Amino acid sequence: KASPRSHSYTKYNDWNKIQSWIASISSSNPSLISKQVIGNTYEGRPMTVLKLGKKSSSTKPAIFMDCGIHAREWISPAFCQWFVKEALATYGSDSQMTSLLNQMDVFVLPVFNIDGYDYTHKSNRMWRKTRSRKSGSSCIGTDPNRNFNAGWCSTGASNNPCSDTFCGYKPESEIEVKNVADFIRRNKSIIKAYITIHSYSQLLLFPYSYTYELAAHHSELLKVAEGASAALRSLYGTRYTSGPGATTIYPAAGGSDDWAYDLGVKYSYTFELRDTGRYGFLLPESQIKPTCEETMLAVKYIAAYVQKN
Ligand code: ING
Ligand code: ZN
Repeated sequence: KASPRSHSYTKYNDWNKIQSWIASISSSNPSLISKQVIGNTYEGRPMTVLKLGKKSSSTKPAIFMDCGIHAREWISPAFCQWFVKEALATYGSDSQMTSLLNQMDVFVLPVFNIDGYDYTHKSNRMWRKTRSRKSGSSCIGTDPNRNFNAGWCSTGASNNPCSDTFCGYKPESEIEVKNVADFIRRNKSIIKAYITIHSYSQLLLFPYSYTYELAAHHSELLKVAEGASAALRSLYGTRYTSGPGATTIYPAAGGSDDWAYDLGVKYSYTFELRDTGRYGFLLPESQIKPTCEETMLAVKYIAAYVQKN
């Protein structure tokens, strides 16, 4: 098994590498990190959530972050790996990270759609969906970000199993979606923020995507998103647009951020990382470091806000 020492954070690691990294990073830092399997994927791979945070005798509020809902968005799992590394490396020296991990726990799911991610490394780089099969169709996979129970399949999704935005046969038909939804439901009383990382377009989205109605906390969500975007831009000048999904990108039902918000997780955000289309999903490895560095500032901004509210 590779140790975190030999792990490269500036390459697009395949699932084997990420799995070894999950095992070694959690066992090498037992005072700040622990892991738990929340279930297996359709093809039987373990979905492991890393919990970052200083151990405490009382229950701490938490933030949940996932990466890799969509298989081809490779910069996303790269960011979750970067975030975990940075959290461990800067705890004790960076006052914001120290205070965050003293007061809160951060749950990180490094790859949500592991089967799809593996498939993009082995067979089809542009695969988006899960890899589940169902009798009655020869087409494979459901869009996990159309499979959550939030206005399910009412807009911006397809009921055709061959479509890239297939919403599935019912909400949470995908075991990966059910595993994450169950975990968040189980920890609903402590989870204060939900952050999901996608690419590309350089957007910071928040609810709603399934309706044009504004979220009850629209102005606060917008204010926090604009603060986070400004923090992100301060490093390399990368411009992000913030707003509700429906008007900022497109109407789409069944997304994880809308579902988490309606469950009661007020600070619910979808990042669309670099770029705006020059490379798109094929973002060069040379951009992993700057993309992750700037995104750290935005995620830390949101976390600091959540921590004090
Ligand atoms: N974009 C998201 C998608 O699933 C989105 C946009 C966000 C839709 C939130 C619904 C809810 O289509 C990418 N690039 O995946
Ligand atoms: Zn996506």
